Amino acid sequence: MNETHFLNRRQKLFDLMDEGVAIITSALTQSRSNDTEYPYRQNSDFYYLCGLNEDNSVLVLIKTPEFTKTILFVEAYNAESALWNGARLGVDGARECFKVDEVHDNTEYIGMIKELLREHINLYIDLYSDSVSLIEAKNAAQSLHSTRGVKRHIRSIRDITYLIRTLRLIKSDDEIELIKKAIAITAEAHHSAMRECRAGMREYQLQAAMSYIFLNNGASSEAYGAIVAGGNNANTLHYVDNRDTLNDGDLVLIDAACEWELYASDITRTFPVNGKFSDAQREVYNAVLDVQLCVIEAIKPGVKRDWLQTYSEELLCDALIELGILSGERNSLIEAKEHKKYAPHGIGHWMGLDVHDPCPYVDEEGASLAFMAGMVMTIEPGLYFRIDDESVPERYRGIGIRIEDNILVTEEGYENLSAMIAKSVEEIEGMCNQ
Ligand SMILES: [Mn+2]
Repeated sequence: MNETHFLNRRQKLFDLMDEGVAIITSALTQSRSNDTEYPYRQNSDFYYLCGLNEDNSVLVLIKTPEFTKTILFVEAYNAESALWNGARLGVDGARECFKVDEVHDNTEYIGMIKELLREHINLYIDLYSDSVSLIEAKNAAQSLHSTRGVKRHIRSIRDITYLIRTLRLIKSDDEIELIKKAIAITAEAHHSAMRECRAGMREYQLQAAMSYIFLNNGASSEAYGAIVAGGNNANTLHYVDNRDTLNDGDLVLIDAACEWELYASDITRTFPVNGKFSDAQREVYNAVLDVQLCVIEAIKPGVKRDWLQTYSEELLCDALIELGILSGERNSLIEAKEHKKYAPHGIGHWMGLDVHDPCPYVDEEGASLAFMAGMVMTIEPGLYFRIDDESVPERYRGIGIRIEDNILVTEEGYENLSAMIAKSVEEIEGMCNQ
């Protein structure tokens, strides 16, 4: 990504805005304990428009009938802080790096905002953020409102995130390349886990093998907390303890992936700890895999997302009937949500700068969006049979399976961006026994 990409995105955002001032703030640094901090992760909306990876920064977009203007506020370079925490770009550095109209020291922010808001009636912010810079802007707007003699004052405060995330929904070729890079590293990590897994290992040892590959290939971080769930642990959807022993004869479900230049990947594979599926495991695995392949095959421009969700639930319900876990007529089972006990989560989500990209799923009228080329989503059906669930035939109890790939919608249909990762029973057993 270079500064021209970010400039083009801001231009598109201006096109969606009415006249007014938009304020987008950087993420806060998060305290971990005492005086240590979590690794810094930029606010995805801010990064999308600007590319700056520093905290205490604010981006201000101004749109009038005559002109548009972008102002970036950054923390000044400070030699003492540079010694301890590394050099910041500072005002001059940021002016060189980013194609914005003005760069200012962030100490000038509040004074300049107070002046700016006198000239506009619309203020765009993240309505759901508690960022201090946004609270200051709202307070400034409020005090102008109650000041006599001010000709114009803010009459509407609107959500800027909806507009930004509408843009984020369609990925450019450059963004897709970054996602592909994240997936390529993640593929290697999943294959390594399959090859290295042995009965008696701990779940965290597989996580460590994957983290090594993420970091050794230059990925900045995991895209989300890894799930490495042996046996019945797979039936806890957000299992992140990863401390149990992996047992001979069990499956292990791994939902883990890395982030590359802030772009996520999100991959799940489920494979046998000892490298060979049992008959019962293979039956459930192939049932989930068939659903996943059918759902992916249905993806093309124009297909509505809520139709795909319904279709996936029908397929999962059919699979549950086929496995002898549910009995009756499919549509009435779905009506009664019987399938939800074993298939509780949705078929997938948008993916991009956030692993769960917060882009809209419905249009402004609330109707499901239709797929368009450039959208990227996960497809991740799963079936989960708890070990103590007596409604399930004994042979299937304790089996939890999810299979997740990352799919790009193309003009012709779709591209499975993670198609290189072993997925069929034969491919997985082959990889496990390499
Ligand atoms: Mn996912």
